[in-house]
Amino acid sequence: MAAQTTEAVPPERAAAREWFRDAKLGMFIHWGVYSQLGAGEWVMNDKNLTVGTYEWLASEFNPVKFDAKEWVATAKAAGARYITITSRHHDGFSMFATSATKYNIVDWTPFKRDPLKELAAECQRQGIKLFFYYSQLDWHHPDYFPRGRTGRSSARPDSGNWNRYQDFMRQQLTELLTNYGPLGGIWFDGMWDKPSADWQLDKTYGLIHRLQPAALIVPNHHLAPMPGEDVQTFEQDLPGANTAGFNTKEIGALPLETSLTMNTSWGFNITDTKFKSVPEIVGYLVRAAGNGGNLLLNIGPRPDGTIQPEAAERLRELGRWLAVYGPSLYGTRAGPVPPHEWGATTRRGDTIFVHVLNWPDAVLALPALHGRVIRASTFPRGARVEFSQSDAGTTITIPASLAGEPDRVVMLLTTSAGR
Ligand code: FHN
Repeated sequence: MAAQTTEAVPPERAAAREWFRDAKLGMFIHWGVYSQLGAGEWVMNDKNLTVGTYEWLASEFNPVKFDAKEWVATAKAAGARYITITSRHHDGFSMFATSATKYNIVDWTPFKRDPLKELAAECQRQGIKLFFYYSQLDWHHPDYFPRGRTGRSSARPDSGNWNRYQDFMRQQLTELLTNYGPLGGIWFDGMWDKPSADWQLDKTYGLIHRLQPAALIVPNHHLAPMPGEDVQTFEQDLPGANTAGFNTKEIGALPLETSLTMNTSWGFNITDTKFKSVPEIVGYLVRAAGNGGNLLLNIGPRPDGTIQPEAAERLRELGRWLAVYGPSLYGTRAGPVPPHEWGATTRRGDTIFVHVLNWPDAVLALPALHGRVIRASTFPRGARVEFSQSDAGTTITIPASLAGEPDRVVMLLTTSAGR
């Protein structure tokens, strides 16, 4: 399928895309059977666990402390506007009630509850959108055949029916899109495991759009956007960057997103203590927004269903920061000055927010802006900021009173922010 970003979309989806652009922060959750081993969500592949061994592990999964209300409250307190959770990761285990396979949390585990159902109800109650992560790659299903690049030590028979696997996925997607109320969308991952396979995207995307016309399709295939898709997501990288080594640098016209680990792992990793600081997280959020994108910030809850205190504390602190600075981000679009090492700009109407993240000097020079700057002030306190504008650019003097802030925000009221 050729890259394409200019197709006409129905009004429900167009509105949902605008909602997404406004949202700015989502909370990503990687949680599943793998959480029990505390070694990340790739543990089945990394430790060459066979299907049989992993099936036993799955039969032990009993996250008795899972509390949907608390998870949703945590996301809300962080300032997140949506949650994206793994409904099925590469291990192939379904974290929801499904009649497509017995290999699911309700039928296979002593837990017997459907956490996604509980989460969906709680998201409705607390007013936050829910997206389901869905892995197209599967290390367990016999019909994921021919095999891809990963999951090759799972000891499955060397046979399988690819079309049947595609139908299986569509059956599960139908369940996810009919049994859990209105969804924000589906976040796909895993196509990169078999780049040249026929993923039947037209059929699958068509089904999703038919079942829920406002649901967005967010594919983490690391390629330029394809027809039917709604968001271009970048993994561990700001939009258009490729420090992680697998993202495309090609940016289309769709809403953008950056998914980011809070430490260095997606699924619970008991030895990973490299948690990002709150100022670092703020920096990612601001730079994502300055690129016109959202930040999808990940947590990997523990196998008992609790959220690690290190993550919960950072989320709370981020929420406290957003409660003050949120208006310079939520509902904005990428500003007129593309992100620099010093920071980024966002824009709402003719107001420009200059986010100074990393600049040692008192004076910052911006390139030429479209309109005339009428007033410059600190945000949100509104103290006057010295500025001067010429054809060459605008310089602002960053007030010393902002020293120590993770993001020093200066608001420029202009005659035209140059849309
Ligand atoms: O392999 C997955 C990984 O486990 C994780 O889910 C991330 C999230 O963006 N995506 C995949 C790698 O592209």
